[in-house]
Amino acid sequence: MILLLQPPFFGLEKGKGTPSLPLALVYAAALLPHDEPVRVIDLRLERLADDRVRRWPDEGVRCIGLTAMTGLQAKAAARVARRLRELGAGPLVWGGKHATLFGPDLVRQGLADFAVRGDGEQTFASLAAALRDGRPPADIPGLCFRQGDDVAVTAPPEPFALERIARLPFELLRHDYLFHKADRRAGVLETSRGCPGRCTYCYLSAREQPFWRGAPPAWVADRLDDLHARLPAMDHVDFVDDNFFADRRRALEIARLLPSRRPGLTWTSNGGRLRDLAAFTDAELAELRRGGLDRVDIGVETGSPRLAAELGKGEPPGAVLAEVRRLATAGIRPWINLMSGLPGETDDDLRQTIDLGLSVIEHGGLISPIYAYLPYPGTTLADRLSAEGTALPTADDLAAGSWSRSRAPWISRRRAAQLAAIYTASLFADDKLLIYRPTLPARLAWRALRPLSRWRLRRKCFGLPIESWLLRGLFGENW
Ligand code: B12
Ligand code: SF4
Repeated sequence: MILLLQPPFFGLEKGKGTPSLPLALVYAAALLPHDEPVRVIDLRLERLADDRVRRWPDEGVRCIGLTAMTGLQAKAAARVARRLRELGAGPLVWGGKHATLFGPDLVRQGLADFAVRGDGEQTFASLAAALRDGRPPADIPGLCFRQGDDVAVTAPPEPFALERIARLPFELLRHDYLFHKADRRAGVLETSRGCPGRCTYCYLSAREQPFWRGAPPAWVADRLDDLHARLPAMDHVDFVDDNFFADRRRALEIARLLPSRRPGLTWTSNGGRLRDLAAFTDAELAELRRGGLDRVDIGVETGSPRLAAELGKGEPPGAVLAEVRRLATAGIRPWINLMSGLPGETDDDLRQTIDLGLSVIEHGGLISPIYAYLPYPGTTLADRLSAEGTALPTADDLAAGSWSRSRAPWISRRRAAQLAAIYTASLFADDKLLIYRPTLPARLAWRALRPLSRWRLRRKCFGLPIESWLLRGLFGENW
């Protein structure tokens, strides 16, 4: 049997009534050998008692998979891995963005026996077969594992074509994962990977990251059927692609196909590039809207034209508001992702980011919380900083931190506290939290903090951050 564990960490999902389904684990399991039983254990919703773990060898557990993104989720996964080690469970296989960037470290630290880099479907299937047959894994691309005192890093993984997945095993999920999005019940799906862009801070600029590849529209509709079979009440889906709109024709075909295959389904895209969206005519935007698209998330990151150019964002921030207006007019709500704490960011740059965020809200859009930039090793920007002599945070530093508090060495403690206060203010400045029909404490916090948050952003006044203290009291340290 193969066990797949979702780490016990909610993060921003704490604000939602229900966490979103462990999608990475479902995809990772998609090509596993049919004769191997698989079980998903979601540690956000289930407790893992020591006695249960001790029984695993008798139950024929062949390996234990963990997924994590860098940051607090990886920290939670590491805690689980350590406990499993103490109880003698294993072998431990890590996958996900954190293992992709930090695979050798995980193996070196003894947290993983195997780390899967990049697309996991084929690599995991090959590894599971090798473990079953007692074969060495050295010829499986995309792996890291211990070899004597060293860590073996096998060949880069082949970019994976999603259409090789004939069915997604959503039946592995044992909880009701539909979360509220306004009056809708939402699931999640991934229809493409990668991006033609190479923004210097993005994980896609790290080595071994393949370019954009998207599944055909019919595949998307079929996989929605898989998801719907497990969660029949679903009437909305979040496409969590890095860049859903890289192929304009594909996006339009999906919008044309879905109403006939899934009448009434609405959808959101979690990833879009400004320049790809700008390529759609007004009539095409209307077609996307008719096809069910109700929101797009766009990575803009900064309001400073100088920093935008340095990050490799094709368009100046000045183009953002025009696109926000066009999308909002078409009935598609834009959500603009923003960051702070970039290298070389001045007070004026930061002011421009905050003001851009406020303008987006005024134009009917939403903004992400203004995240503190984390320099992930391996990205173009982090490599450049490192070559210039900047001592970057290690994987451990990143895993110990939060995404609201900068770990960058060029950020002073005082500045980090200011950026954390900006993060908090931007979290409450618009109505994004209400979309997820949040828990009562989160709703009350929003109601109480919205006027103060807006005032702070407008006046750039971030001293005495009582909201951060209040949230820490309500939700614990990491929210
Ligand atoms: C949904 C999502 C979230 C959700 C998380 C929901 C959840 N269930 O955990 C929420 C909204 C909470 C969230 C929060 C954040 N996110 Co986020 N998120 C995503 C998003 C859009 C989709 C993730 C996903 O499901 N992908 C689909 C799956 C199938 O892909 P995958 O995870 O890579 O899995 C594949 C392989 O990695 C591998 N694999 C994965 N797990 C396993 C396990 C095993 C055992 C094996 C063998 C293989 C394997 O196989 C899978 C199939 O190929 C991604 C972007 C993206 N397109 O991936 C960003 C992304 C993961 N987030 C990112 C970031 C930075 C954040 C935030 C810090 C905020 C921010 N600045 O955006 C926070 C904090 C997260 C944290 N550290 O705790 C970065 C991560 C960078 C990194 N190095 O980790 C990404 C890549 C976005 C980006 N372009 O920057 N996020
Ligand atoms: S547009 Fe978005 S997904 Fe594409 S490289 Fe830039 S940050 Fe990454």
